[in-house]
Amino acid sequence: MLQERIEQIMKEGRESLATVSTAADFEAWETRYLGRKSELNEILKGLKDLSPEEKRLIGPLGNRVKQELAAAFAVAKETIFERNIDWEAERIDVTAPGHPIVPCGHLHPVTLIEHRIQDIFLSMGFSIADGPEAESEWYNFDALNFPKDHPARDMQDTFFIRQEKKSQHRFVPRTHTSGVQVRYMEAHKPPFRVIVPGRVFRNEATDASHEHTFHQFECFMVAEEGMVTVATFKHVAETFFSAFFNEKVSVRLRPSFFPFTEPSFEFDISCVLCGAQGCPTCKQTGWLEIGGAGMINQHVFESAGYRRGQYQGFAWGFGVTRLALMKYRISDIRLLMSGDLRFIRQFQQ
Ligand code: FA5
Repeated sequence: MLQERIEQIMKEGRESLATVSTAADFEAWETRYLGRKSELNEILKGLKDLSPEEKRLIGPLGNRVKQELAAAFAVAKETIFERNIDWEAERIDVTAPGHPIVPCGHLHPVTLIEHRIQDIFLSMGFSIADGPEAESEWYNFDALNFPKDHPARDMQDTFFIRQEKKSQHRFVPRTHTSGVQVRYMEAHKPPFRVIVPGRVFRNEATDASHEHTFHQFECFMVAEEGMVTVATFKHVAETFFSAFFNEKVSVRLRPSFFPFTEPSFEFDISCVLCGAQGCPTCKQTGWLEIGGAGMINQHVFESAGYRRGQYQGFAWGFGVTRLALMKYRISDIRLLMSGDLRFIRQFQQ
């Protein structure tokens, strides 16, 4: 009789546990089947009044059922929380874009342009070189064949760095990237083709197209006498600018003067804003001024320790900042270094 009742309690307990869904039902179930005053507990408490044979039968059975119900309860307790979850509401869309918690910075438009230029030149087999921004007068001027006290030095509107101790060479915030030509030549033997991205500084009255601090790119290619010519330069320049602007760009050369090149040129590219038809930016000429260039002066090779006449090469330098103005159609160069985040954030990618 008691044995059947215990087995009945076990069956009922298991069945009702499967339907429990709220915390209150759950508590009630525990009181009813495992509580101090539960029927099962009452039976176990009454063991002492049973005959020895019944004790031997009912005792172990009652305890086993109690343990099994307690174990089933523990498992149900773990899963009851899950049973109550609204899975639809809790669904996580792992493909949804995240919320930016920490504001993230981004590259400056001039840096973006620098990276683009480097990518193109690297694809053309050029190496990238670097030089110091505080440059000795030797590399910035003397080695490049600027005669001492010659008005040519005024072309660069130089700042000078105040030096506590008198030293052999004064230092200047470099006025152009051309000094790295000599530094590179001292450490390498031709043939080579190199670009030098860099920040330069000039004591300049600023306006919409002139900054005191701006970025240049130097590009030079040197090999044995006769291997690199003006035609090589024109081809490299046209290939580069066509890749940069994603359209066919022509280059034209005009005679000019730089102490470190002979012959020297100013070079223009066909206006990419109006398709060389004439517009306010190109002053209706169809051409845009881009930079200076020429065949490297043999004096420069001598400054680097090369023998005169052994090598030949071209060099050119252009303003990255001005290229950024053209690429992004910015009307005033001063916006780029203004630190105005409203302007800069437009270039977030
Ligand atoms: C030079 O700096 C020469 N070192 C270039 C060169 C290299 C010639 C190799 C021959 C061989 P220039 O002073 O013209 O040249 O400057 C070159 C370019 O820098 C200019 O064409 C222009 O694009 C840019 N630039 C010059 N001054 C400024 C300025 N104040 N603000 C912004 N860009 C400028």
